[in-house]
Amino acid sequence: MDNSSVLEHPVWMEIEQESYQLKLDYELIPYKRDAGFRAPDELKKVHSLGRSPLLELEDRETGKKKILAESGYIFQYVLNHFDKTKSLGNEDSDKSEEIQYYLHYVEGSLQPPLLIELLLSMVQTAAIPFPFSYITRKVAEKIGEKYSRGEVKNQFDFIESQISKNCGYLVDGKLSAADILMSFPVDSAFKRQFADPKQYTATDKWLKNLKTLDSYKISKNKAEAYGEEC
Ligand SMILES: N[C@@H](CCC(=O)N[C@@H](CS)C(=O)NCC(=O)O)C(=O)O
Repeated sequence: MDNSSVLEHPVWMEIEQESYQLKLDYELIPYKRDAGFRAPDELKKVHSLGRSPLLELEDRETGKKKILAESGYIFQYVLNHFDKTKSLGNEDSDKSEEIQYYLHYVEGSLQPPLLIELLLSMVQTAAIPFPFSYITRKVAEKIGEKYSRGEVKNQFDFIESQISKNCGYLVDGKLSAADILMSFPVDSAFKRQFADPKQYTATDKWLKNLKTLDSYKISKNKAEAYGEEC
């Protein structure tokens, strides 16, 4: 990526060169959600699906640009092209495959029930006039009860067991891309009370531990500087 495009933010500029997990320079470009909690139309100018995250890459020598979508694919690309020392991957091929598995697992299995819970919570608080609100809330409650709540529990039980048997991380007792990509949905689920950190003590400890990383703090500072709550 082109160094000249890095934004000047003195608060974290001092330490960022040494502290990035992969020692990469990047610029964060925020796209604010609209009143309906959807991505703004401008995001469609970057990628026609208009969803985030997206990764824009530019080759310093040739000027060739690439736009990557899908968080798991973006992470896989970053590992393949920028993690030459495998600091977020693994030298062991079985362990490396486990990391790849989590890059798919996040969007394929964990996010769907969390998204359903989010939509149901929006239905519960939507400004719908009585008596329709009574019906919509009952339907939302039933869907949560019959499917998403149990499925969130299923997923969190799985995550808890994996972290417990891998010495506090998802793969091989050490930090990898799997932990980083998984931290976002797990953190959101705890914050939105879709899962209770007190019931998932290993997962809670894992998340708190990730939050002590300099690289985590730097990205959090960047996002907060743009008005994002982290
Ligand atoms: N499977 C996609 C999901 C992308 C996605 O849904 N992103 C959300 C933000 S986390 C979004 O852009 N939402 C705005 C919208 O749907 O309008 C990925 O992993 O990147």
